[in-house]
Amino acid sequence: MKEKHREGLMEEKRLFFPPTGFSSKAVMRNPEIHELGRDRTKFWDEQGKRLDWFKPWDTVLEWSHPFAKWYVGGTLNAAYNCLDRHLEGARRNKAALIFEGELGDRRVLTYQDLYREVSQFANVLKSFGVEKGDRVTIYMPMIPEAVIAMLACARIGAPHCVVFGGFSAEALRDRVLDAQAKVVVTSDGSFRRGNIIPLKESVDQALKNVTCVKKVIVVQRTGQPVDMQEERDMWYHEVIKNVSIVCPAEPMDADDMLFILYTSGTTGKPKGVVHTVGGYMVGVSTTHEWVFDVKEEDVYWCTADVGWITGHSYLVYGPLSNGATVFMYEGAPDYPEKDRYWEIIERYKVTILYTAPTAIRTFMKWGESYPLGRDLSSLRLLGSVGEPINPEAWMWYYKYIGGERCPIVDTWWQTETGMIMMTPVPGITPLKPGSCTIPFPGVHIEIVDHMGTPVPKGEGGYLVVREPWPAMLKTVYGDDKRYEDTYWSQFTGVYFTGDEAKWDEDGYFWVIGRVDDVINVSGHRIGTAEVEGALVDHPSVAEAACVGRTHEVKGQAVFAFVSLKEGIVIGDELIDELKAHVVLKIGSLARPDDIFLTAELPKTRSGKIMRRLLKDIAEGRAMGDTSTLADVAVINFLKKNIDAQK
Ligand code: 6R9
Repeated sequence: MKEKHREGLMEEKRLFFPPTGFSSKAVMRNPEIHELGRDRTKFWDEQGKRLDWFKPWDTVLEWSHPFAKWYVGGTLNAAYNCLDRHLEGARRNKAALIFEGELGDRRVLTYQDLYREVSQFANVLKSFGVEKGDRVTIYMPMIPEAVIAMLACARIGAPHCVVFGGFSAEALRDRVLDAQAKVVVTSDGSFRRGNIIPLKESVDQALKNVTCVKKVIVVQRTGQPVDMQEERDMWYHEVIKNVSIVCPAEPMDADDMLFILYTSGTTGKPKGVVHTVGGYMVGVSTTHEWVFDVKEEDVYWCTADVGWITGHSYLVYGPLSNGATVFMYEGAPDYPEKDRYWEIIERYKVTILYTAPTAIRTFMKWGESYPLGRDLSSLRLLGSVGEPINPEAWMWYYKYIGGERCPIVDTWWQTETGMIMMTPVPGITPLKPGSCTIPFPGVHIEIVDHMGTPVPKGEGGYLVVREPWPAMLKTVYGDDKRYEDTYWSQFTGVYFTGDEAKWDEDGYFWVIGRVDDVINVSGHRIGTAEVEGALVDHPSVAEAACVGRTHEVKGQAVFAFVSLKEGIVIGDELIDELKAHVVLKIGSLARPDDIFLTAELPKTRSGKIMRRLLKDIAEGRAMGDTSTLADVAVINFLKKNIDAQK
């Protein structure tokens, strides 16, 4: 995968047309739709009407570069749009969430059920003093209460900050502090491959000496004993008892904050990406319906965790605003057997599956006998997100999961974009394996050179967004300057994605990957600076430099070069200890695959670590220009030793 492979990508000539019968029934089948999207304000003005507003907007967009306000003057509520408005007709008793736990426990919540539980929990939050604008951190497994907590926050206008349950106590603490959360919602633990991950224990560690958090609400999931701090900690099942099911949805300005979601950037400090109610909801609702071709009878499964943006936009807000039936699974794909996903699809007759290339490559490795052993004929559409999908994985997904009858929507987007930005519209767009095809209607994407000038078809460069789009981030929480610097300062007037891409003669886009210091491990963004910070925090480490290297299954893996302090004895235990230290500081998702201990790191004469050369070494390829190095012997030593290990 990646770089070397993706170089030749545009030579991929296979073209797949929407299957017979698909286009004629597709929700969006107007071949003019991309053309109509060129009048962006008119297009998004029209799409705004798909939501229920308490008060309609006056102006669709106010653009004061780089700050946008969408649907100005309008008021609405995200939870109302996901729940209340479905209760009038036949959807009321339709399944909103079908849940299956790792141990096989099952729950179905209809729209009426979900409405009731959300309203009750919203009242609980209110009774604990949570008011409009107060932040609530959610650190939960993939269980219905995670969705309930998110929607309860949205209902009362308290922005939620979901922190992925795989993050460590320290990472959680940083995020709680940055958001100054008033309440934390968590569970005793979560099930993973038959083990219990002790979430409450991490919360206890994270909250040591943290004063902003007044209450911790704990869902009982695994049942193992946990410490409950008096006054602060409450059991969910106790506080929810006898609470009123009536909780009016708070009218929110379109520009009010819906949530903060932390993501990795080029510095060690994670960025709190802020999304607002109006634009975000219009963006995710429109894209969800058209990209996934969602119909009333579909069973839609997005495998992403709610701790990531994909979980927010395409497990919660997009599908529920469209009144879809969402399937939610708590556990691992290989527990108890490697056909768990296929068993689920067979059991629930899932019709739409949205997952990540890293998962697909894992399934490929396990072999096709697992999917072939199950009836997957209910599937009619497949999706991919998180990183570039290599044509080989695309073809496998198409053949063995989709039975050569399901279009694949390869969707390119980011935490910051909030909504899918480049994608096929499945009833219209012919597919090319490995390409996310073309921008969604109403979205204006370009590839520019280092001067910011758009490059002609057939060439590559930096991926930028030329015009504001409704689900765009509003800012970085508490740091407008960082928002401007990170996204709007590289090229005049446009949003810089951090990605590199090419477009071919047909105008199809081929995303290559990040050009900044972000490593994409299994579709999860990890900042090199964060991992380096964690390594340097270890008492034996003097300096550290991390790069991403190509990995067959994960897309990329973390490769760390570490120099030790004077007098430290080198040994294999130390490497394990350093890896464990990264897990402790950030979480297992950031664990380096390789750590190479070295006396020195290669630096320029001005003392900058030359990551570009380290990357060449990690990839096992020829080194680029070494002329600016202070001491070329350092890099030659590294190259020789690492090549020898391979
Ligand atoms: C939704 C999500 C964003 C980064 C993005 C890019 C990579 C995501 C992709 C893709 C190629 C796709 N990325 N989808 N690259 N093709 N279909 O993943 O958000 O976690 O913020 O990551 O992921 O590099 O810049 P996020």
